[in-house]
Amino acid sequence: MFSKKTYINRRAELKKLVKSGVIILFGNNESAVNSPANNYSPFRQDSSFLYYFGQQRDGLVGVIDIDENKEMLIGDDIDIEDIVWFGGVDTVRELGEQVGVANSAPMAELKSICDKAQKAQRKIHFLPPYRSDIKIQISDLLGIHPNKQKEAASLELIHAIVKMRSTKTAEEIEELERAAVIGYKMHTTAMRLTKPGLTEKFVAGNVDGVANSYGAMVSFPTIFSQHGEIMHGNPSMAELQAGRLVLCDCGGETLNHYCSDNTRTFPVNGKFTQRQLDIYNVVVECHDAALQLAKPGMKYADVHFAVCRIIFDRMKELGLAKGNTDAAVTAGAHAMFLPHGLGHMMGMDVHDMEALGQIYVGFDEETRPNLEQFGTNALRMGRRLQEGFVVTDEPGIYFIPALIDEWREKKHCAEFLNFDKLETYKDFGGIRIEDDLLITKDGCRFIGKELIPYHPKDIEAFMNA
Ligand SMILES: [Mn+2]
Repeated sequence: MFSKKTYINRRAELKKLVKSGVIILFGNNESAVNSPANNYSPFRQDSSFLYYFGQQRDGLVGVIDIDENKEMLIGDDIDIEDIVWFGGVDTVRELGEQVGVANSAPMAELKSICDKAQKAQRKIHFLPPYRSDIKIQISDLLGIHPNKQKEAASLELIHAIVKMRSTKTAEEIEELERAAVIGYKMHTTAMRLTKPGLTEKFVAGNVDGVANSYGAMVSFPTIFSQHGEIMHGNPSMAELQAGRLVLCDCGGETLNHYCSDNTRTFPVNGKFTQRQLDIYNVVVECHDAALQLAKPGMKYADVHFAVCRIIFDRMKELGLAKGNTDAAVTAGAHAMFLPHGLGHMMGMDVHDMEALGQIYVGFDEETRPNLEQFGTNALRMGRRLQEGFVVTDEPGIYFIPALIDEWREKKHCAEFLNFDKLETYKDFGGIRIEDDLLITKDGCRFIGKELIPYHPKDIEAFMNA
């Protein structure tokens, strides 16, 4: 937890931005796996609740009455049964005091707070809920059907929170640096363990253990797969095979729930083939290009398309693509190789604030998403960068057999692609390299004092040490 002052200041700023009404921020509840008391562990608090109220206990709701300048932490104190099984915890009143909240109340009181505000026709601000239990709670409290809650969520509150959480403060950057240390340990563990004959799941399980050992948890389910062409490939019981590449995309969260998100792709037997290097080095070039281009004022969509053009030029040199590069990228032909965006905001959520709506996080009035074109529609972050933003830089090149077949059959972008040559890459897999960029005053830098090896000679040296 940060100091009490941090949370007091954040709520004061939020009140200024939202201007009037009652803000209700729902914390998360425990979530059952397969029976009521067997929960996903560790408990994960909602990030916006955590940002303004700092407390990690389940079953809490934060209320900020802007007009009456009154803040309240709502929740039920635990009983003797809970103490017997889980140990004692501070009272809700104490939890509130720790983050500078003067008032507390049991959960039953939330209904009367909502009724009173509704009767006075005051605006009640809440965020789009993403868990079913909270949807039911909002339905009970405000009489809004779960299917209508996303559109009933407060745009003023969403915009205010996006504005605040997008720009990371010095103490948040310190947390992200701590997360990067965990990420480094996870990735180097994967590289050190990987060898022919082990299963993907064995390596991935060890990687997850590193996250649990040094921080709170993984920041998203670990991707560890020899099928790198599957964007989010789950680790399987498949055995690692010499000659193949394995893609590892994983990150850890600090105890305060700040994330890391990195990807490395490396040869199972510690030595790249020339064919692998031909593609790998293009991804390195793209990864490093973003580092040169990203700075305040630059649209991240423009960095993305600069990378798309590099990929297309290099694919032409390898005989996989043809035609005018600008025309090809305009037509979306590059998405054969890179069907996702260059990156996304990162912070307390790995896709930061995704629950608030990607359109509010990655786009604005000036920069609108392209929802029509395959590949470009997966761009999560397009708008102009500002100092303090943290975005991922994650170019990739993939050879997806089903996509090659589909486009060939439909003759999609046929003037820009060499399908006969693409056929020969159906067994290649996919490569992604990902690091986290902090936008600085006049440029950017990677988060993490020590970068996880990514240049081929560094990876080979590391794996063969
Ligand atoms: Mn990512």
